[in-house]
Amino acid sequence: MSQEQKFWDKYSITIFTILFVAFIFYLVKIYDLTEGVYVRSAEDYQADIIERIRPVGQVYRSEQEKEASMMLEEELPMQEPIVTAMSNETVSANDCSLEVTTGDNLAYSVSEISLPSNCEEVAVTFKHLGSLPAAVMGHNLVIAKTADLQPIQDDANKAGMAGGWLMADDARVVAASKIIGGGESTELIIKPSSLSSSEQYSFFCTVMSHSAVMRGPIS
Ligand SMILES: [Cu+2]
Repeated sequence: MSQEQKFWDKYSITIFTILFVAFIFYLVKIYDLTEGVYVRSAEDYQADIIERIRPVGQVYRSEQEKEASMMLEEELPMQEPIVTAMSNETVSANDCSLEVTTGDNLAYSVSEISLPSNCEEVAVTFKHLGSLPAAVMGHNLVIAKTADLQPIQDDANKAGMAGGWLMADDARVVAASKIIGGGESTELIIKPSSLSSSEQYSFFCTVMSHSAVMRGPIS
């Protein structure tokens, strides 16, 4: 009897047993991996496909994502348009800030400002896009009751350029920016809570009686 035959006599059963067990493991593993692919019924497939079919233009979202986005939509405050520009464009004040520009003419870039009540503070960036200096074509942005506009302007005219076109410590002024010239920019903070809902407010420029034409309502 050769060495080889002795080996097989001794270990053949053990080797075949190991191979058989390994083969069973392999089958079980393959079954696990392919269960969802080969064992699902045609009805299951059909239901899945119908679930994914949506009218054109709608994006498919899984139920989980839908729930998450619904929660998100509930948490986020409504984004109200804050500025109605003369071009009829609306600027969304989603971060409680907005921009108003002016230039070498007697006009603001917006005809109306609307302040969202859900903002504690609204930061207005006021920019002069022209090239004339402040002494020639300066503008400011003043917020006050519409009824106080003319009295404020009258006192501003008395203060004149030396007084910065506003009476010192004018209590009627809700907020006022500094005067800017071409290429300059400044910021004005408005607190919507400081405006009474029963009053009408306006924004205007007090430089050299510009408020005659540089004015608009706040809503
Ligand atoms: Cu002005």
